[in-house]
Amino acid sequence: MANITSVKAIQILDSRGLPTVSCRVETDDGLSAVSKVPSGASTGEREALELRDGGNEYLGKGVLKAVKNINTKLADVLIGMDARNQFEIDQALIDLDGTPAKKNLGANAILAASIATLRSGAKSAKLPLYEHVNNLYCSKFKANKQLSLPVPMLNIINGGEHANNNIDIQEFMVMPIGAQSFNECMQWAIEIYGALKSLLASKGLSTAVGDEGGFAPDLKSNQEAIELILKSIEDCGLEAGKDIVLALDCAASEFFKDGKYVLKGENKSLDSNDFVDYLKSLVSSYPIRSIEDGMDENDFDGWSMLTNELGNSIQIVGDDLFVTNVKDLQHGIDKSLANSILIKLNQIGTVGETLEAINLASQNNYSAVISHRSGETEDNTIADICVGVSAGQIKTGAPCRSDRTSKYNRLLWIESDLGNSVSYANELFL
Ligand code: 2PG
Ligand code: MG
Repeated sequence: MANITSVKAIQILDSRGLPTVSCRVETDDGLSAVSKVPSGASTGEREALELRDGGNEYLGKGVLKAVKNINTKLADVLIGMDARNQFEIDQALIDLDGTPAKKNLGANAILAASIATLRSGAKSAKLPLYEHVNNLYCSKFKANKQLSLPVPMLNIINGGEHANNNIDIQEFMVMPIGAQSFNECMQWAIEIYGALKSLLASKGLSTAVGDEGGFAPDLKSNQEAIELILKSIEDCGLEAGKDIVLALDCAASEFFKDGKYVLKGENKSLDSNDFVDYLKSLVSSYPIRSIEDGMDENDFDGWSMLTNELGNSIQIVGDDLFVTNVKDLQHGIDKSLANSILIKLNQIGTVGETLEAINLASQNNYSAVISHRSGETEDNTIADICVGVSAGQIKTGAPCRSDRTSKYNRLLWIESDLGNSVSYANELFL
């Protein structure tokens, strides 16, 4: 028994203090589960629609239309369906909307129902969420995925759209690849984060944090941000390049203006060629192993150049480029753009389509990095998805602020529950 008996949504708050959608699904076995959807700031232009009310109330950011869609149209379709049949449920929601970008009902409405169903289905199946995800994925795609704990990308300096400082690159992340367990990797991350805080304070720089919990000081250049992180790693007695490697999310679509990559903080305006060279020189000077959105979402020639130049040595991740959409990912695969995809459920709007994107990536030797949004909630479903599909990498902010740590905390519990039966996926990077 797991037939849905009730679907109810309300408007709640996200980590930026803006409205977002939450949904509760109840089943006839007396169980229920709740979802809360995240929201981006540096959104890709091909993302599915986030339905907002506009007008004056809630700064125009209300989601009461999306909430109403769930409580009426979506509920009508879902009641009576089996919550364990995720792909069927998601297909019903896709059909009900009828548009590729979910423009009728809103991807935020559809995703809230989809995630609440996923969580509810796991409860009815009496399985931990990651195992339910693993079963869904393996049976749908005839895959054989062992569970694993991911290597996190921890964003400890925030710039771009996530902070009001002068740094152009949006995210400066550390990846503790040399740790022996997820637990140890979080210990290192916390120590580095603390060392960075002391270092910034000692230089009279701000230790206030940006949207994803990383520090957001004004600095002279992107290089200075990297140097500060490297010094913090060293201050903890860890070795950069061996214990810890760096990852960047340039979010380059945000500073691509009239065909130029405009680095305001450094007073530079570069064409695609020169920006690829700029990134190449960062990679040759520093232990950077992953670059996300190094180019603008429509600069396909730039992506091709970047992939040719760096794709054999480091991970090149497409976020705005692929928007978790199999169509855009297939285009990238056909044209050899990037070698990795960032996975965000709300870019596409259902759990099922998200799993399809992960599967397509895996079939084509693209890695998949499961990701939060800059506007988050305490919902930690992405932690279980990451373990269940054995993605091997998760990006969910600094080890600071509950909206970020809720995902890390869930992973710490999963590792504790599974003990030695599950590996920490660092072999991907060693
Ligand atoms: C990104 C994300 C998450 P946002 O660009 O990868 O870090 O930011 O949610 O603002 O799009
Ligand atoms: Mg990004």
